[in-house]
Amino acid sequence: MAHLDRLRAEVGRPDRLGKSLPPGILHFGPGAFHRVHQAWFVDKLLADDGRWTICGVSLRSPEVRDALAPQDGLYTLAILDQHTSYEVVGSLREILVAPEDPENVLTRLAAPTTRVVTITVTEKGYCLDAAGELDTTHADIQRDLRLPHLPTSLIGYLVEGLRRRRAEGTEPLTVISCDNLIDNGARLARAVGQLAELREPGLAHWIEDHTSFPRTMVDSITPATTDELRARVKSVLGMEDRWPVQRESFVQWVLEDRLAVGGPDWASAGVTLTDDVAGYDHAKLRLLNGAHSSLAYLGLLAGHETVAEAMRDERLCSLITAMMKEDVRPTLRAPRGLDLNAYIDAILQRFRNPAIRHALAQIACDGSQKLPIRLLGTIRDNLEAGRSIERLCVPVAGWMHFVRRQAARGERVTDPLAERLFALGRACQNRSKLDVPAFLGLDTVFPASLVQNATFTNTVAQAYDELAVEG
Ligand code: CS2
Repeated sequence: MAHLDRLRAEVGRPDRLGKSLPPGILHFGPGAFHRVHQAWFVDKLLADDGRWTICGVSLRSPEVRDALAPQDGLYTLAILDQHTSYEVVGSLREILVAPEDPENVLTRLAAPTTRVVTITVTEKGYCLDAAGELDTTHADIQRDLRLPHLPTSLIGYLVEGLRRRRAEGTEPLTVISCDNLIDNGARLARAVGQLAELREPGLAHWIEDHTSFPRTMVDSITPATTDELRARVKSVLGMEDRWPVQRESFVQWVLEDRLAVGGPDWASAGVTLTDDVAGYDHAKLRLLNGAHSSLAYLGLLAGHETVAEAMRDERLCSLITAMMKEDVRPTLRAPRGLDLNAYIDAILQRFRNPAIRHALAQIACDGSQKLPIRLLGTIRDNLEAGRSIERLCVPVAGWMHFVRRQAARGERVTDPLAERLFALGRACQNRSKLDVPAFLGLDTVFPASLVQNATFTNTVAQAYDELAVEG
């Protein structure tokens, strides 16, 4: 905190610091996206209301805590676009590492001063199966059922924390998923209810009556922190920041207007409150994220490293643009006031941002979790409508080749199914006849309705062989 007065005038800083009230917000997963997005919005709230500081909870690693604790949780946000700016964000006041002190996390969850929980644990952190239900065979869920008072998973912590709130008669809580899942609030609520039902009778019903799980859409392109960013921030600040973060200037948070009483005035911080999040989250996940994953696999296969570089590849850019406008857009219902063509053009422009080095390898992670949300739902809808799925199947085949090629190089992809994908990739022959059925056998990725659809399997196979030829 002491260094803030040494900051150069052009560097933004929190309006309000000093001894604050107990954190009103508990956040699971204080990674880069949380810090460029929700924590940035909350920092705006703090100017008028000191209750809304954040206590972060890392469910796995102490790295973020170890980096930020020595700097009082402060960090630099670099906004890289046509104009570059830097600001120090002060809303994240402390970070707990759950495996080190689970009881402290549960105490915070149950505290009357905690009114909001926000979450960015990525798709895999919800322990869901292919149908979007709680995967009760998941190792973490199995452990939570054995040791419910010492949780491991996000769902386990939420259920135990809500159980304690019921026992202590604490005020209702708003639990906000900020992850890229379709209908994230309902999926989270269902998973929590399913585990609560297995814990003790009546708990699920109480949670349903005393907890709000609003649906959200979150958006801002956030490349991982690099040493180059650290060096750049150090030269601007004149001091070291152990873990600065970066994003584009575009930032959007759409929040379902279904919140427990006593929470922050989100709208005053620029959050969009609406009853129509469905239109926003389908559009964003299928258009932006579907195009992102397509660029990632096809761009890497073509030898590109960043999104902006892949967008300069005319053939790839044309495929992605046509896919978004001709194949994805017809599956969407635009929310009130959103022009989908303009939205698509804006996304493509954001992808071209020369100030952002967004690594395709970063987006390529966790494909087994992302494909169903970003591409397979769109394919299913187009099949049902009798529309072409040819372009949409190219990135699906691209993912298969990406897995195959990494395995051939002796490398595992970053994915919850890494071991299974590695073995599958090693057995690939670079021919659809053998390879594609092996991938389609991944039942947590490809639903039976697609695997049994000859149009889908044949179109993927054809795309796979065409990409194989390109090598
Ligand atoms: C990206 C997203 O890494 C990825 O999977 O597609 O993180 C993307 O940058 C954000 O959803 C943009 O809002």
